[in-house]
Amino acid sequence: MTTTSETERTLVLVKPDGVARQLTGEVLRRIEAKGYRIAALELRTADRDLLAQHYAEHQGKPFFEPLVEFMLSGPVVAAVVEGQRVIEGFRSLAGTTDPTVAAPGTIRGDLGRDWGTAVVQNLVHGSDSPESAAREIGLWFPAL
Ligand code: IDP
Repeated sequence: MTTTSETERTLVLVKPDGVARQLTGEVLRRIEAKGYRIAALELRTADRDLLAQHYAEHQGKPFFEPLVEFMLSGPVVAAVVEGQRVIEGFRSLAGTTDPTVAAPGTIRGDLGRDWGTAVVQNLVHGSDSPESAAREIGLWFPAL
């Protein structure tokens, strides 16, 4: 464990499945209850260009197109969340990618499951490194 006093920021998305299932409040509640601060928050419909940049590392993978289509299927809630070690902290709150086996107690583990779709619908996104967080916050909140 590497502790640090430096405040970090991460990009959190409540994906279209989370918004459609009216779980935005539940996700934000868990973030705030953990002690993180919501520094920016917006309900918005993404466009293909933004998503292609956001998911650039997955271009060429079989689930890339279904992933983009899914993310275009409805509004998302984008948030910048702040706190010490929030990048790993939020990923711990979210749970592992596959909601069927994500640990109970996590957002994905408690609230998600496999719905038989081409792309894994797992309610939330959280940046996976300081570099990704800076890049993703720049894409979603260019004014910050
Ligand atoms: P993460 O969101 O847990 O960081 P990533 O590997 O960055 O996971 O993948 C981005 C998103 O793409 C996942 O959250 C999930 O929605 C979807 N995804 C990832 N791997 C697969 C797969 O093997 N099949 C279908 N969808 C996937």
